[in-house]
Amino acid sequence: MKRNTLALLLASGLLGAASADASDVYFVNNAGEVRSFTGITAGATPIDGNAFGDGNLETTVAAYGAYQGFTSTPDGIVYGVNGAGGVDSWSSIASWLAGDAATVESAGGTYSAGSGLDGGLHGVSYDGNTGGIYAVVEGTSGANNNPDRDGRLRQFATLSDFINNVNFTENTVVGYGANILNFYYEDEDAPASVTPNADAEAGSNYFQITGTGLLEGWTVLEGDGFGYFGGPADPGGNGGGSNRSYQNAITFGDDVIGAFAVVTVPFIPADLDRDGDVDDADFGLAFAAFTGPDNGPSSNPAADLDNDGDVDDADFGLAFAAFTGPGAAAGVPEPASLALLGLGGLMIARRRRA
Ligand SMILES: [Ca+2]
Ligand SMILES: [Ca+2]
Ligand SMILES: [Ca+2]
Ligand SMILES: [Ca+2]
Repeated sequence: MKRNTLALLLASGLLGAASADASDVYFVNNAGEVRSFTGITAGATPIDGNAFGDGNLETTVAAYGAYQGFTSTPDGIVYGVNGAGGVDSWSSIASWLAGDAATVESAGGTYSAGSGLDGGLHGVSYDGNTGGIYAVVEGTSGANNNPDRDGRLRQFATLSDFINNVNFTENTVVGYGANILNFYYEDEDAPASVTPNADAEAGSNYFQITGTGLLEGWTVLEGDGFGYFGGPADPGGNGGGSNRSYQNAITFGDDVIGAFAVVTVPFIPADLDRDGDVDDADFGLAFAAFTGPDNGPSSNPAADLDNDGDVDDADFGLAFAAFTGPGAAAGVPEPASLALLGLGGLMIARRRRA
């Protein structure tokens, strides 16, 4: 290993590997053009202030233009929902860009449009905060689609559930019937929107493109504040978009059909700040989320590691068992002194990086 590479690894590890770097984002339009951007706000071709046509043209694969959406998981595999409602995959982003033949994960019909309850998708994405997949579903006015599900959020805990369209939970807000695509962005360096929420916190993870071609972001998928699917009392309302935390300065384009941001941090349940390790910062978040036995729900449901509705000693036990020390994502060995610091940090409720 070159010395400067080692120095870089050490530096990133000691800084806790909480990346503020940009992450590449790939968009596909209905002609199958694939264009890349170097991040939301950073790099030579950031999305902020730009439109689809300003991105770097990677390739054109005409067949991709007929897909309903694409996403990618931390292992680099690309998943696409095709026009016939089946789920396809490619072993790497490079293979996807090369237009290689896809592996069939599920047959056509799984997400076929016009089939009522199991109609097509507006957008689909991997979720780095849960390790699952979420989608905004289409609907029809048919008897099989009562109540109207058009624009609802559907969440799948596992990849297998997504591929087969089973065991999902569905948010009852019908807010995004014109949604075109969705993607999870792990780096959280998107700024707050200028309007209408100039006071919104920075750190958007969840992006969509509206039917009119606007790129918008929210800090959380569901919940109070700047949640993509929020509650009636949230700023701006119930998921109609006015509680967003980010909006691109110009119209991005209404001919895009899918997009994903490259995700590099593997999902670890106890890694509550999603920076790839389980260290004192994560214990601080768990401590701040404490409810006591059977006293949920917690202010931070992600800290309920045993999924029984509360955050208590049992959950702390699971977090301790998963301890890696700072910078585990960069493969840096844990110095003993930092490990001790990490345990001491349990009593310090650190504020989550937004
Ligand atoms: Ca960390
Ligand atoms: Ca962490
Ligand atoms: Ca419990
Ligand atoms: Ca629990």
